[in-house]
Amino acid sequence: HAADALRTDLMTITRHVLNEQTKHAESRGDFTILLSHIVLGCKFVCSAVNKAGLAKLIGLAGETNVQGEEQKKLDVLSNEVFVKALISSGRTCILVSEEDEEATFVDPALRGKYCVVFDPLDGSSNIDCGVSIGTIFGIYMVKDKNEVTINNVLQPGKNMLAAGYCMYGSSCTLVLSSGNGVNGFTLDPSLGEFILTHPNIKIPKKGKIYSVNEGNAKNWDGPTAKFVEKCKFPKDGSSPKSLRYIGSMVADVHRTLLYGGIFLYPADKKSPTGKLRVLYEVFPMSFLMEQAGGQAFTGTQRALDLVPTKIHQRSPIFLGSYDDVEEIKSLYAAEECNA
Ligand code: P6P
Repeated sequence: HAADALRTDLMTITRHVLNEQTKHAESRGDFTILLSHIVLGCKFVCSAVNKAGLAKLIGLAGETNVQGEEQKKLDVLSNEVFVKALISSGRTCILVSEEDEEATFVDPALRGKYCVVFDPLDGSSNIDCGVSIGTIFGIYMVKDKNEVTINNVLQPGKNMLAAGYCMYGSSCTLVLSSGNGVNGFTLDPSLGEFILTHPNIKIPKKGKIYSVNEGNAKNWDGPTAKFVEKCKFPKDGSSPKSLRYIGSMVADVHRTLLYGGIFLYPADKKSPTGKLRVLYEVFPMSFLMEQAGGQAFTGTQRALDLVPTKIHQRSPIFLGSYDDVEEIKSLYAAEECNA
């Protein structure tokens, strides 16, 4: 009967969020409505990404397709879909997207109490070769709905109410936390529903994988170089770690979350503040890692404590298994002491 129960008691993402939200007496369903619009955006992007190769959606913006229509690159299209879905939810007041230089301030008539920061299609340079890509998002409560300024989103990551990503790969997987642990949902295309497939994800305390772009090795600072050296030539007689680097953050983070290990995008001489963006890459992934029992560090502080001053600001990031991040933290602390 267990199998039957599974088949008939489908835990969809909407049901799961509603269950969680009913624990908050004051919740009037606004978060669930907001989330349902994010989920709609993910379903659209999933479908567009899967068709991209056929529909020539991967063409460069400005070219025309066989019907002579203006072609949009997938990331431009995805951004438009998410912006429109979020505004039409009537639950947002400020949007920050990787694709838009300026923040979007929602018209007062449609304004809600949430600020959403997102990368609509992270890793989009990998589309043409079929590597998994994804949408990354974070949700803040606006500080003052009437005095809506950019300061409303320049909040430390620890203020996020929820964060998640949707990975468009062999299957479409949405991983989400609203502060009570991490859950993974897989899109069942026949139902058009995200079904709970990875309840209460916990990252292994220590991993056997490190994930970094070794091509930047000549630019690394001391602690990062020392850490990677230890991964490859451990002094304690343990076996070396494996290197896995996909170059698409959502894919590298998803593997780290499920298998354990550490993902690093350090600062280096070429990019002194690292490459990844604080609001819509570093914060959401750090939020998820902490909720799954791991941790996230910038080289100087806990990632979620960082207070951003610009919406597209970058930061170095080391995130993953608790013990692995602890190791690199001690190497940076030692460097601090010797400085
Ligand atoms: P590099 C993709 O372009 C991206 O923004 C992230 O998804 C990914 O983790 C990173 O950049 C890869 O950067 O410099 O290693 O190619």
